[in-house]
Amino acid sequence: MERRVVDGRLVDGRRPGDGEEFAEGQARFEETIAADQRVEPRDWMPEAYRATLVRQIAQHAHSEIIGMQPEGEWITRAPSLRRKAILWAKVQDEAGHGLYLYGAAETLGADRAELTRALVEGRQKYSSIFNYPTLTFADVGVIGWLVDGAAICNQVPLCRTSYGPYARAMVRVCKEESFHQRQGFELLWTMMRGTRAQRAMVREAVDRWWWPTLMMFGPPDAASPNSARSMAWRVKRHSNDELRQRFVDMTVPQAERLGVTLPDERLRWNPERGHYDFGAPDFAELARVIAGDGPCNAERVRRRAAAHEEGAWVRAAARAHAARRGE
Ligand code: BYC
Repeated sequence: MERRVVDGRLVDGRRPGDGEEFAEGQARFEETIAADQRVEPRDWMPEAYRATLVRQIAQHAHSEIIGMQPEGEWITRAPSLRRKAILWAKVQDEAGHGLYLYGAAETLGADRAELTRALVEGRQKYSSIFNYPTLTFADVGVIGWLVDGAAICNQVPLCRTSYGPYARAMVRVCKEESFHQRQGFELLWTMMRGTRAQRAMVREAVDRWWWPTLMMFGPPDAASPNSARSMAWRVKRHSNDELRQRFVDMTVPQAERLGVTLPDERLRWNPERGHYDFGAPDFAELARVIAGDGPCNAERVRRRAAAHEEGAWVRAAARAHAARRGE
């Protein structure tokens, strides 16, 4: 019998107790991946594939929910009713994205209450980018333009990720992210055509957010422990560095149009590569922020935990309502 490595273990196509069913499931799973088709919740899948997806989807969901905080802080301070309405709608979209993603994690057998516990107890991660403060209203525009721009680069390929419910959730998320990115650009465009003080505010915000945005794509490929397996399973379709490059190539012409200088002296077009060369982000800073030592980590998690506790009565009321309807 053929012996090969599955889930990091040497196996002979059988698992005690599962017999032929296991080998059949395994073969079907591998065929589905090789044919670039979607794995669905009812299908057999290796436990490590399931665990990888729960890890990534939960982190992604947590990022959307924690990501409501930095911009949410500006809803009451937005400079006009129009800006307030736009920002309010955007932050609500992010709540929706979190909900689709928690729903996708549930199709893998994850329990949503447990995922929230894992987040507030620091057992699961969320994107490093949301641990930086929003100091001025220009940050709202820069988050839309750069952070949502980076999110689009990362998430458009996830519309073709191998797990069906995650891929389908991403289609709607990406449509909304495109709108978010445009609103950020439009806000900055307006400010760049405003007063000298507004232009200075935009430039200062771009300087602060540029490098943390590049870090969103994760560690460099050589230091990315999950990439090889996630790419073999087509959970990830491109490496961290490929997507970082794609983002830089997409953003530089937009910065030129906007009239802002990106804070990287090494940034220049390389005609031989057909891409922009750029400097390396401070990956030691990324590691510190991921480990919990960023400027706002403690505050973000504390507020998330408080919001969850304050919402206990809503969950209790929903459960009582469902029980009365016999659901
Ligand atoms: N921040 O082996 P690697 C949004 C972790 S929300 C924190 O390369 P992988 C928005 C990584 O998890 C968009 N942690 O991992 C919302 C791993 O740790 P574990 C959020 C990071 O999974 C509101 C370890 O480092 N997007 O756009 O192959 C308002 C080693 O990394 C980060 C997603 O979640 C980071 N930046 O690749 C506005 C996209 N980078 O789990 C906007 C979905 C790495 O082994 N996720 N880590 O303990 C992904 O595409 C991938 O998970 C990543 C990382 C590219 C992020």
